[in-house]
Amino acid sequence: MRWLVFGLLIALTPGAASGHAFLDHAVPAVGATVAASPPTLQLVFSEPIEPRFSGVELASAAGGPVATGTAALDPRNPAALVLPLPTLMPGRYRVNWHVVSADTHRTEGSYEFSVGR
Ligand SMILES: [Cu+2]
Repeated sequence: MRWLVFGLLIALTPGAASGHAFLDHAVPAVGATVAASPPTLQLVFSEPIEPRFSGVELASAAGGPVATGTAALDPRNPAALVLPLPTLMPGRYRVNWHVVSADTHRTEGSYEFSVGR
């Protein structure tokens, strides 16, 4: 009986099926070219995320990994991750992200931005 009630709660909870966290916007913006190396990347998602099961990796245009700090939840926004960056040389970069939203659904994606020129 307990399991039946639990199943019904899942089935009837509004938004349970639609509560996936997608990238809403980023700073620097998706596809942007910034003049100087930004101190951090901020990724803002469509809903709060679970930082323990979420992460952001940076790669050069050639595909090699770029060492960064560890992505952490933005203390002012539970739907945002902040990734501390080293000084980036001019060039194109790819950001690969994966997050788990509060409803335990996993989503992932990637985008590019450029530094300089
Ligand atoms: Cu979901």
